[in-house]
Amino acid sequence: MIRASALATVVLTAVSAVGAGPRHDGVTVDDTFRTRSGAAAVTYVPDAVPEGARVRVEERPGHGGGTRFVLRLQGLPAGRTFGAHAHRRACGPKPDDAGPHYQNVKDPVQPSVDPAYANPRNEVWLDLTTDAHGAARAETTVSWRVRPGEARSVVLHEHATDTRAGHAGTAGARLACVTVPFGAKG
Ligand SMILES: [Cu+2]
Repeated sequence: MIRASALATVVLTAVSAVGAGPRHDGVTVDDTFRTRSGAAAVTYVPDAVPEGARVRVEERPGHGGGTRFVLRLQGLPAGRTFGAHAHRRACGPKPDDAGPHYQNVKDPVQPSVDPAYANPRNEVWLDLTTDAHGAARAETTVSWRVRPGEARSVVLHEHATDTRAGHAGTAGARLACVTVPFGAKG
């Protein structure tokens, strides 16, 4: 269920119908992490991602069929590295509620730890490290669009994302999650 307060923070910008079908010019979510169950931005480990920390996620489809993603954080501990990825389901009361990573080409073997699939060209990876003020920004561009409804959150993990075979895509415990309606149609 989507809460009214969450809807208010989602902005679908100018919609245009071009070529084969409806397109959208992006999704922006601005939110504040809460420990409250059911929050659109929820922290599971407030020591690492404090209640009141700010998060902003942007999805920007490009003209060539690719997509740029930007993640910004404020109000976190200084000098700390987080793994961050787009996950398939919305955030929930439990860290695992967000499900696995969104993949453009789905790995037939799940959970996916094969670098042929679990890599930053086939998934949305937004690892970042906070500065002395506890702020951070990450950006990534992929050559594809998100299938509407199939990527619904960004999860912050406890360390940088592993790239080794058998571990690819893993980044430790899930510390916090923000629900994002990636691929939304206008
Ligand atoms: Cu993840």
